Amino acid sequence: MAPKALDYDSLNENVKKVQYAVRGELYLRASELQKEGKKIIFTNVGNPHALGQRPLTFPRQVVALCQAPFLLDDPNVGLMFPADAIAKAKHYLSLTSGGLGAYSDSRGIPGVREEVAEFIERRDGYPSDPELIFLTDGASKGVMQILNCVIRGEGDGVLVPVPQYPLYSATISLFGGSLVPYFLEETANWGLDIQDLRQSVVQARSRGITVRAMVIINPGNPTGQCLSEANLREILRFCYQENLVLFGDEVYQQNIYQDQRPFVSSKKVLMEMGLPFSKEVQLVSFHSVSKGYWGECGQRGGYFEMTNIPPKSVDEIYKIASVSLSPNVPAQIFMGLMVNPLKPGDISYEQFIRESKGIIESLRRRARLMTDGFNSCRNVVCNFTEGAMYSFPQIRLPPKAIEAAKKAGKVPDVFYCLRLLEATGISTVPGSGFGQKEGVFHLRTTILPAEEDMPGIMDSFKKFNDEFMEKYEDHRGYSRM
Ligand code: DCS
Repeated sequence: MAPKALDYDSLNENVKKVQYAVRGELYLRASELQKEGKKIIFTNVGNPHALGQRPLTFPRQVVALCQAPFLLDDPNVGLMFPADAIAKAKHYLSLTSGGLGAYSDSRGIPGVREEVAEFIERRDGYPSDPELIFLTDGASKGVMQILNCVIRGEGDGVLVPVPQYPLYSATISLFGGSLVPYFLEETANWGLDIQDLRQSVVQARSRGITVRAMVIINPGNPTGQCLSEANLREILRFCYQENLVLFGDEVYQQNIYQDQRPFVSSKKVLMEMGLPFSKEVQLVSFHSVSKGYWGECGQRGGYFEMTNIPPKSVDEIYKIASVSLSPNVPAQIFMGLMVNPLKPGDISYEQFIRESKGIIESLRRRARLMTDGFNSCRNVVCNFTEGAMYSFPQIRLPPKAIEAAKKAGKVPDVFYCLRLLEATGISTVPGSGFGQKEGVFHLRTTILPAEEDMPGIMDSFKKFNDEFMEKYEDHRGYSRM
């Protein structure tokens, strides 16, 4: 009989090509070990609530009331909910067409898109048009929608940083495009060199690829760097010269752990550059409720803002969004609350600030604890996590460890991470899942485990690592930096 469409051999080859290490071999093994009763510390996904981060009270109160509007009619509602949460819930319900159970416009609720536009204006000091903002089910869906519009076939290339968050490599594979890598420089704190970027484009063109877009992740995942304004200007000028649309993945814009390089948006820098750049460079910026001190990953809320995209293309993007009918409506409320937070004088303001500051300040301390912890280990070097949620230490593997990995049929960093998992229960993602230079090895952990658990986790990492190195070191040299 002829193969059926969903038989493995007849599946779309692009689906089979997709790789997504964040939930790959290490995660699967960790889940197995957990089922066997071993205590696992899941640091493979930037999923703060799964590691004990508590939700902010006010937004949950508002969404709870929106989900259960009959509570608003209860005479005792004021005993359970503060007046500002009640007022906000009524406000958001009035923006919907039938509450949270009704589809919204496929671009999202107009009133929430206005709140997003006002947020962007306040943040950047330049106008933002709600008609060019689409709400999405997490930033992931927005990235996928836009990549889908850009990639016409394997001749179309997208510049992606290496290391990168594998949403990009996976989606480019899925849509049958070509990933054009550009390397971030570890010894320059994961900075980006425009000459290298240019070289990547030249090489791709010599292979017949039309490079159409460039991705930046700022702050970086997995690398944790914050791009300077000067660097962003160079990138935008490069996009102008090479006629590339820029994807600014800015989901970690609230996660900043140093003061020298605050977050600056691509949109702001583009507007500051003036003509011709500000009117010519096409930019799509992404944001999410999954990160920052919100960490509301499970709610699946995001948006993208389009700059310099012609109206007819925006209409096509709208049409495609319409095929999915509506982004998740409760998540749109979270987005509204995130971009239009409480103000001084509001009843719940003090509590909101206490909770949100507490989370960010603790993350800042955890970023330091992790970096210092890794740097105290044998054959491990680690740049400081300036932003985002990850630490990405380089593990300098001795040749004997690399040989042992080969014998076991594993990529060397997968081998190391599996050993780490078995010995300590710490579930990480090998650097190979994000891309790295040939012969250089890393792992990624989140900085999200509870602060009080962090010293214990770093001690157990150090103990494992130093014993591993002791076992395999023979002083002939290491994988290189
Ligand atoms: N962009 C980047 C750079 C991300 O790291 C993530 C999630 C997303 C987009 C998508 O987020 P949402 O769809 O939830 O808005 N980061 C994953 C990661 O590396 N660990 O956890 C999730």
